[in-house]
Amino acid sequence: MPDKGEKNKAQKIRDSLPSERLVYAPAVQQALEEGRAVVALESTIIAHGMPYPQNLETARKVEAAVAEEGAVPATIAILQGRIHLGLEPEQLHYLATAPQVEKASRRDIPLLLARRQDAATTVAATMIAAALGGIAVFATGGIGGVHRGAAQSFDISADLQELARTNVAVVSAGAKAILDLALTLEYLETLGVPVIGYQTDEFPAFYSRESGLPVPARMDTPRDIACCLAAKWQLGLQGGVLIANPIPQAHSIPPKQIEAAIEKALEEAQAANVRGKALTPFLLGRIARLTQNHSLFSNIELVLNNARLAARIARAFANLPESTTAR
Ligand code: PSU
Ligand code: MN
Repeated sequence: MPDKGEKNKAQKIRDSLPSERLVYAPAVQQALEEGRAVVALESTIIAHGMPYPQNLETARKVEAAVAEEGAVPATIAILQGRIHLGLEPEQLHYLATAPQVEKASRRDIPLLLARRQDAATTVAATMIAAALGGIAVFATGGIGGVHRGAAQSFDISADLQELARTNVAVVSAGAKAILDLALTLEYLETLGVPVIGYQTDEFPAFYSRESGLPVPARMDTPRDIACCLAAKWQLGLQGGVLIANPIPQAHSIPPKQIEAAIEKALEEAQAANVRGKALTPFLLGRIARLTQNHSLFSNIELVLNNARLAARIARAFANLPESTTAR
């Protein structure tokens, strides 16, 4: 952040946006004004990634985990065409239970705002909202990436492009195991996105700690990661950073054990011709069924683990000298 009185880019955008576009929960606004740590959280995982009631329980637990680590949670969603940073309990409940909430990625945002619709935000859309609002750190479960068979389907998540262009750090348990993780890492390299393994040398595979793929870089403390964010943004290197945080051992599923369910779910998706934005929710749902919810419980635990780390990184970033954190 530049000298006192001067505003950084995020603050300028924030101040110039009409208030009907961006709605801050009071606790989020206050924390941002005071330069305290805030963690953005997404809502697609609530509306499309998990069944009720586990989705709502998880959303609440994740917010509590961020708060316990000393940061303010800002769950992000689009409601009646406005981007909300921080949700009221009723709004969270609505997203977890409403039968037809849209899944919003970058391309959907203008349409949803123009039509005053409701939508859960993906990693890509949550990054956009966080950047607009001046939030630097965001926790999710696992980012979208290059799907298996992408050479034919062209299905590559918009999350990857967003990491290339929007200045937000994303804490995830790697990319989802349903994807082609090797190609996802290649794509991130092409896009110039730093990928940091937190206390690991291996790129984690969402439900599993191991993927067999080396992670491009390893860091062992939230402060080291905060310094990396500062260095990137201080130089004006556009885009995010992916922090890959392995699921805790106690909740992990060995790759061999989960792979059969993933392959079965992929076959079913192909047979039912499921594609586009419906594919990822379909696969996660089928894998949960096929593993008698074992995958769902792992998913919940890895999100909580990511939320805690994101809060610690956000705190470390907020505590860096102001001159190093301008975005
Ligand atoms: N992490 C999870 N569950 C999820 C997601 C992430 O544990 O459901 C969501 C995120 O919102 C991510 C999306 O952006 O899955 C990826 O969707 P797609 O593959 O259609 O880009
Ligand atoms: Mn896709």
